[in-house]
Order: sequence, then C-alpha cells, then structure tokens
Amino acid sequence: MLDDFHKGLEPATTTQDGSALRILIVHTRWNTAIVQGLVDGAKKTMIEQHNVKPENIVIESVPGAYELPFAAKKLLEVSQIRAAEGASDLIGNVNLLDGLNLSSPTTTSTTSAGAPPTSAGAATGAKGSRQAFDAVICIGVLIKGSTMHFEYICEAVSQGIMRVGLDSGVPVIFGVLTCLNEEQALSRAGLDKAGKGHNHGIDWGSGAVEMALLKNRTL
Ligand code: DLZ
Repeated sequence: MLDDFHKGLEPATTTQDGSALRILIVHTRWNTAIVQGLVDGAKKTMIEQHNVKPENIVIESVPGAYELPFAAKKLLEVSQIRAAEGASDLIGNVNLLDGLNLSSPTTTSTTSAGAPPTSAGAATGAKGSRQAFDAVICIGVLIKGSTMHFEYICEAVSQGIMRVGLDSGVPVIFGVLTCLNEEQALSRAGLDKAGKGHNHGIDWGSGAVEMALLKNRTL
C-alpha cells in the first residue's frame, strides 16, 4: 500500500467558485432515509465549500432511479426554455414533487414553496436572458434484491444519465449508489453506526460545481 494513497476523490487544486451557478438536484423517493443524507451532503457542500447560492439550487423528486434520466432531461429542457424567456423560476409548474424537506435552513425548491431568486441572487446569462441549470445531480440508492431487477436498473440508469449529459451539453452527475446491501448504502451516505463511512453526496456536490465551471469555460 502506498503511504500517500488517497482513497476516493482528491480535491481540485484550484478554487471552485460556484457563486454564479444554478444547480438542479433530482432525487428518488426509494430509500429516502439514505437519499436524504446524500442530498443534504451535496447541497451543504455546494453552499458551504463552493459558495453556490441556496436559492440557485432547485430540488425535485421522482419515484425511483429508473426515472432519473427522463426527469433530468425534461427539467433541463424546461429550464432552458424558461431561461430564454427570462423567467426567474426555471422549472415553473412542471408536475414533479418538490424535493425532500431537508433539515438544513436553506430552501429546498423554488418550484412552489420557495421564493424565486432575487435579482441579486439570480444568475443571468448572455444578452440579459437568464441562465438555465449549469449542472444536474441525479441522486438515488439502488439495493440489490433477489431478482435481476437491480442489474437491469443499474445498467439503464447509468447509461441514461450519461446520455442526458452528452446530448444536452450540461454535466449530469451520477449520484446513484448501487449497493449489494443496506449496510453498504448506509456507509456510503455516511450514516453507518460505526461512523466510518463517507457521504458520497459531498463528492457529487463538488463534482457538479467543477463540471459546471468546465462547461462554462470560454476558449
Ligand atoms: C422496482 C425498484 C426496485 C426493486 N428497487 C429500487 C431501488 O432499490 N431503488 C430505486 O431507486 N428504485 C427501485 N425500484 C423502482 C424503479 O427504479 C422504478 O421506479 C420502477 O421500476 C418504475 O419504473
């Protein structure tokens, strides 16, 4: 074993300032206790480590992991149309459920309950139009059962999420745990009893900011 071996994500070497970014989180309502920890970790990291404005993080939910790619694609398209129209609420009344009611004091969604971004907080794009989402984080937890369902969903979701990112040109983070049992999932959400696990939502939050900045980079 190497002495300086760092298991997991090595932090970026440059400052990753997310203060002008707008991020969409889409999460599942399967395994919500674990999903909530992951969403919370991603959101907290973006706000506290990368200065993403809470009002620029929109959180929506879908039933299960299989639905994540479709929702990401649809909500990205809606946000791009609404941004071009200059709307402050990037989702409008698309009929998805609001995201989880997280314990942190920041807003969970601007869809219905949260106030739309203020002019100071709202990100604007070129020519005065507003800016659509700069990155999406798809969050879910798949736990293997006794049938082949797990394998099919894992394959479909990972391919689907990659496709949405490549087709749209907007980075979509693969925030889906694919675990053989509940213990593995708890540990990867930092919720294991021993406290030795690591919340992967933290990495997904940092990853979304880094990739959003890469997307926005000009030549
Ligand atoms: C059906 C199913 C099963 C068995 N397990 C999970 C799971 O562990 N995590 C998850 O997010 N979703 C699961 N689902 C639901 C599917 O993702 C999907 O919602 C349904 O098949 C309907 O398309």
